[in-house]
Amino acid sequence: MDHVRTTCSLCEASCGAVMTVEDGRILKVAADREDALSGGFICAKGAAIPDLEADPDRVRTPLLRKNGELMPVSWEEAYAFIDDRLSAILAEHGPQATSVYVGNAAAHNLNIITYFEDLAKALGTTNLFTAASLDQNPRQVMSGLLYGDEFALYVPDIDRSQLVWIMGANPAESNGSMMVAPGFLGRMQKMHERGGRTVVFDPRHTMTASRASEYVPITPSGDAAFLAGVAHTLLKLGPPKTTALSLVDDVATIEEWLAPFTPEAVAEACGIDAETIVRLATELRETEAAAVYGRLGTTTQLFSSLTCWLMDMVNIFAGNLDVIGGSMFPKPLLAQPNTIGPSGVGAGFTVGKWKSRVSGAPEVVGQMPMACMAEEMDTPGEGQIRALFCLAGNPITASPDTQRMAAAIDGLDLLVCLDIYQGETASKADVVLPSPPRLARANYDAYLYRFTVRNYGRYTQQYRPLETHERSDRETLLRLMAIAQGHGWDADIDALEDATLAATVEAMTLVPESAIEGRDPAEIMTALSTLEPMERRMDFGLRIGPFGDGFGSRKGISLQTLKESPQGVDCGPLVSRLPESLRTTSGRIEAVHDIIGAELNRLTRWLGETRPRFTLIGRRQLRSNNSWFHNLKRMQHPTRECTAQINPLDAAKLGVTSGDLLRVSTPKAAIDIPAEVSDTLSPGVVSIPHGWGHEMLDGKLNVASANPGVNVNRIVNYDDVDPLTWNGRLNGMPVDIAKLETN
Ligand SMILES: Nc1nc2c(c(=O)[nH]1)N[C@H]1C(S)=C(S)[C@@H](COP(=O)(O)OP(=O)(O)OC[C@H]3O[C@@H](n4cnc5c(=O)[nH]c(N)nc54)[C@H](O)[C@@H]3O)O[C@H]1N2
Ligand SMILES: Nc1nc2c(c(=O)[nH]1)N[C@H]1C(S)=C(S)[C@@H](COP(=O)(O)OP(=O)(O)OC[C@H]3O[C@@H](n4cnc5c(=O)[nH]c(N)nc54)[C@H](O)[C@@H]3O)O[C@H]1N2
Ligand code: SF4
Ligand SMILES: [Mo]
Repeated sequence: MDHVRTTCSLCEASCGAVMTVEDGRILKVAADREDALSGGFICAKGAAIPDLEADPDRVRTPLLRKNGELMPVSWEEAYAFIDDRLSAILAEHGPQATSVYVGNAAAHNLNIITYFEDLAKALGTTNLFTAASLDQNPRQVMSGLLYGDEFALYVPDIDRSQLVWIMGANPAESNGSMMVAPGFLGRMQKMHERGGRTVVFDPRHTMTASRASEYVPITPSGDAAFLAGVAHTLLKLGPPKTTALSLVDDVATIEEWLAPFTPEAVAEACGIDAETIVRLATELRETEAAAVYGRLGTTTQLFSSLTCWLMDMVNIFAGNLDVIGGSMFPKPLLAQPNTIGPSGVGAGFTVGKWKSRVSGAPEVVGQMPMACMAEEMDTPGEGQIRALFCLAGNPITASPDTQRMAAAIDGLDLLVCLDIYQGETASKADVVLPSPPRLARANYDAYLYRFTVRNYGRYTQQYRPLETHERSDRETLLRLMAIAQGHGWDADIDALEDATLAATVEAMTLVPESAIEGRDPAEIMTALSTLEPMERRMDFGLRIGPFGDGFGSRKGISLQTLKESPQGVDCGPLVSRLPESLRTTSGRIEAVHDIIGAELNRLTRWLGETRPRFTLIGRRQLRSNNSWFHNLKRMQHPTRECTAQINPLDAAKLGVTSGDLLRVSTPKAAIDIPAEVSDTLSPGVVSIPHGWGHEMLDGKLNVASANPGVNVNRIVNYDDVDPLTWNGRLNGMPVDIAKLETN
C-alpha cells in the first residue's frame, strides 16, 4: 500500500491530498496536513476521488462513431479518422472552418492549459472559445485595461485582513474562485477570531453569508449602483495616500463621473439604504487591512465590466489595493508576463483585435466570446465553423441557449471531444479521446496559482506509467496539432515541441531584464535536456520566474525543488507589487476609458427603471462541479437537488409549496422545475443551479441520467451580453413564474 501525494485539482482550491493506493487502485483520499496552503483541508468532492476514478461509465479508450454508436477503437484508428475528416474540411473550407472550445476542467489540467492555444494556432483559426466568456472575462479585461495584464488578478490577502467584503461569491460552497484559498471558511473563522469582519453581499443568504459577520442582501445586478455610491462616499471622505492612488491616471475625470452617484441616488436601486452605504464605506476606509472581493455574481450580470471597474476604484479609494491585508497581486512561481521583462511598463492591453464573422463580436483575451459560438456554426457562408475540438468542456449544457448550441453542434462535420465522460456534448462526438487516469498524470495548477493567497506551487509527479491503451493529454494534443499542420498523427511530436521550446528560450534570452538575458540559448536547452518534454517547459518557466534560479545566475528554485517538496513549495505571503507589476504603456493605472463613461450612463438610466417581478440567479452546489460530478452515487445529497428556490412570500402569492412544479419562463423558452420554498432568497428572486438536464444523455451515464434535473440554460439567452466583453449574463435575468397546474 502506498501513500501518494497529489493535488485534488477538482476545483480552484487546489487542496493538497494524500491518496492511499493499492494494486493500482485509489482506496482513499485524505487531506495533506503538511501542505503549506491547504493545511489539512479537503471537501466531500476530494474525498470522492476514488469513486470518480473507478466510475464504470468513464471513457477509458478512444471512441469512434460507427453506425451511429460510439465504439471503442485504437488511438491509431481514431487519429486516422480525424486526419481524413479534418484534411477534407481544411482543403475545402480553410482554417476558419475549424474551432476549439476549452472548458473549465482545462484550468485544472496542466497539459490542456499549456497546449490549447497552440492547437488553435496549429489549426490556423481565430475561432477559439473558452468558458472564460461565461465566467470571468470582465475581470480579466479590467485588469488588462487598468494594469496592462489580463492576469493581474488581485485577491483578498485573507490571512492578514481585518475586513473582507465578499460580493457575488459563495466560497463556502464553490470553495473559492479566482482566489485559491483552500478551507476558506476556516480562514474566515481565523479572521473573526483575530477581531476581523466579513460582509457578504448577495441576493441569497448563502452558506458563506450564514458564517459571515454581516449579510447585506443586494438587488441582483445592483452591485454597480452600490459600489458607485461607496466610491462616491470614499472620495468625499478623502482618499488615503497610497502608491496605488498616486498611480491612477486622471482622478479628476473619475471624480466627475462618480459625482452623481450619491448614496441616496443609488440606495433604492441596489436595495441598500443610504445610511448603510455610508457606514460600510467608512468602515472600509477606516480599516487598515481591508479588501473587496467579487466573483461570479459580479462578472455574469447586467453590469459586469462596470462592476469590476468600480471594485477597483473602491479598493483604490479606500486605500486597500496592494497593501498587506488588502487586495494584493500574487507573484506566481512560474514566469508570467508581469514578472518578466522591464518592470512597471509594457505593451498594454486591448480588446477587439479581430471581430467575429456573424455579429462582429470582439476578440477578448485572444478568444472569441461564447455568445457567438452557435451562430458561427449555424450561419452559412464562408468561414462557417464545421469542425470543433472540445477540450474538457461541455458547451451544450454550460452555454446559454442550449437548444441552439445542441442543434449547431449536431450540424458539424467533425466533433472531437477530449473528455473523461460521455456528457451532453461528448455523447454527440464523432470521436471521444480520453484523458488518462489521475495516477498516470503529472499536474501543476499553473492557471490557478496566478490568484493564490500565498506565493505557492505544488507539483504532482506521475505515480505510474501509462498503460498501453492510455495517452497523456500532452501527446493527444500534440498529435492533433501534427494532424492539423499536415505532418500526420505519427509525426515526431517531441521534435516538433523541442523546436517550439528552443524558439521560446531564444526569445527570452533577448528580453531585457529577463533572468537569462544575453545567455546562449543552446546552454539553456542543454540544461533542460535531461527532463521529460513537459517537464522542460515547467522547469524553464520556474527558473526564469521571480523565485527561480535563473539557470545558475542566482539562488532560487527549479522544478527539482518542487519535486523534492511534494507537499508544496511556499515562497511566502503576498508582497506589494505596485508599480513593478504594471504592464500598461504609460506605466500608470489606466482607469479612464470611454466605455466606462458610457456604462455609467447606462447605470444612471437603470437607476430609474422599474424592476421585473422576478429575477433569476444561479446557485452552485457543494457536491457538484458545473455539469459533471453527477454520476457518483456518493455525491447525491438533499442539498444537491435541481430546484427553483423562491422566497416564502412569493410562494404564498403563487400558492406554491415545496415540491410543486413551477413553470419558469423568459420570452425565449420555459422550463418546468420543482419549487423549493426557502427564506434564504430575497423576495422577487428565484435561484436555479446550472449544469443539469441530463435527459439529453439518453441513459448513457447511469447515475446522472436517473436524476437528470433541468437545464436552466434552456431559458437563458444571449440577448444582453456585457457590452465591453460580450460575456454571458447568467445572473439577473427577468423571468416569469407560475405554478404549473397538474391534474
Ligand atoms: N446558467 C449558467 N450557466 C453557466 C454557469 C452558471 O453559473 N449559470 N457557469 C458558467 C461557468 S463559470 C463555467 S466555468 C462554465 C463551465 O463550462 P464547461 O467547462 O463547458 O462545463 P463543465 O461542466 O465544467 O465541463 C467540464 C467537462 O470536462 C470534463 N472533464 C472533467 N475532468 C476532466 C479531465 O481530467 N480531462 C478531460 N479531458 N475532461 C475532463 C467533464 O466530464 C466535463 O465534460 O459554465 C458556465 N455556464
Ligand atoms: N461545488 C462547486 N464548486 C464550484 C463549481 C461548482 O459547480 N460546484 N464551479 C466552479 C466554477 S466554474 C466557478 S466559476 C466558481 C464560482 O464561484 P463563486 O462565484 O464563489 O460561486 P457562485 O455560487 O456561483 O457564487 C455566485 C454568487 O453570486 C450571487 N449572485 C447572483 N447574482 C448576483 C448579483 O447580481 N450580485 C451579487 N452581489 N451577487 C449575486 C449568487 O447568489 C451566488 O451566491 O465555482 C467553482 N467551484
Ligand atoms: S475544495 Fe476543491 S480542490 Fe479542495 S478537495 Fe474540494 S474539490 Fe478538491
Ligand atoms: Mo467557472
